[in-house]
Amino acid sequence: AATASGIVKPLPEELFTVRGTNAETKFASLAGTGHLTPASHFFVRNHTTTPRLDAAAWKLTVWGDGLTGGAREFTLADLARLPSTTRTAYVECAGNGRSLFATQQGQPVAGTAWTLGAIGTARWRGVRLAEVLRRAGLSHRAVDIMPRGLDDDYVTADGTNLGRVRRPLPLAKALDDVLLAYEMNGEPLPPDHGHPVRVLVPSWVGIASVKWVGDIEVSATPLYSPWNTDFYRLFGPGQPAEGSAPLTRQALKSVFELPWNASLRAGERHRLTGRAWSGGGAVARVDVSTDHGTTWRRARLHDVPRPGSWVRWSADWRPRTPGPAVLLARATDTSGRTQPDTTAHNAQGYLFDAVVRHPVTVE
Ligand code: MTE
Ligand code: MO
Repeated sequence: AATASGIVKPLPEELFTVRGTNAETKFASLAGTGHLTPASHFFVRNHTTTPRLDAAAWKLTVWGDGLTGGAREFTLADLARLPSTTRTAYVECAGNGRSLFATQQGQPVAGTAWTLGAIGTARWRGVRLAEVLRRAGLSHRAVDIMPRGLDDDYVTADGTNLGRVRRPLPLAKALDDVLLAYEMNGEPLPPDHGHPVRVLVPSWVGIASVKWVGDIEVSATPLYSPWNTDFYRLFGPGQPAEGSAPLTRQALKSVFELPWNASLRAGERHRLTGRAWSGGGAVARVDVSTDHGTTWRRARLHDVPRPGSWVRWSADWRPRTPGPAVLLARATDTSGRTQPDTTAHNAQGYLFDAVVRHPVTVE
């Protein structure tokens, strides 16, 4: 059923909170599900609305002064003939957790008021972008590439038309682990997730993973778009006036698969479950505290930790005293980073990585 959000798939209330043209996954709905997020549960972040594209008519144009020759076109059948690669990776919005700047740190921020469900993990199959760029005649002079979506122009709230969604990607990352993905969890990409082909940039801010890609500029000079100049940089105290460098890797987070203010019965043993991930490596450990951080115990990990993917974890708790309580989960990654108590404020509320104070009620 189509909805006012412009998203094509059904958005049942148990699974999603709809925010404008976006749909946030309810983390509690992932409890008991597998490592992969089914497409039915996967969050959607759309600047406008989901386009319906005909895969048979679709073409990718690769062009620009970073090629040795002229523009090259690839149909879906062309891509399907190239060697394929399958990779499990999450896509997470850079603004995931944004509303916690306000609710947990008392700081105003601008942008979609996500709680923590602007992330999903899927098994993506496609062609390495490196393979397609080489076949298009990549020149040694190329430094940046810029994929662009076929969805409508993005018009900001004040009426400025910023054109189609596009964001430069440094060539080094483009040649590393980036896919042009045409399958999600073993099925053709659903319309909302980029059908027929999207870019998939593991571990990086979701905006890099351009959906419904129609063309890729390959450039011998650095490229700019509003999505790497005005957005997806850190602005605020301690940052240069033009903002930080464009955001790349995602933050370190750990989230409980429980509704906000869930009620738990006193005297019973509860298995607290959640997921943790890091853009800076694999998750090394997760610790849980039920006493405001006085004591921590190590959670069990239920997946082999891998970079670019999340791990499910669990810890048991038998609450004794009825009343309000706060649950804390704190992840550490293989780079040695541990989630801090607070995230440094930035105006657009990106990369929230502080330990989440998850309220529950013990009955
Ligand atoms: N690509 C296009 N063409 N248009 C968009 O609006 N949104 C981006 C990215 N790719 C977007 C896009 C953002 S901000 C995010 S977080 C991810 O797609 C979300 O991917 P998903 O909707 O498959 O979860
Ligand atoms: Mo995003």
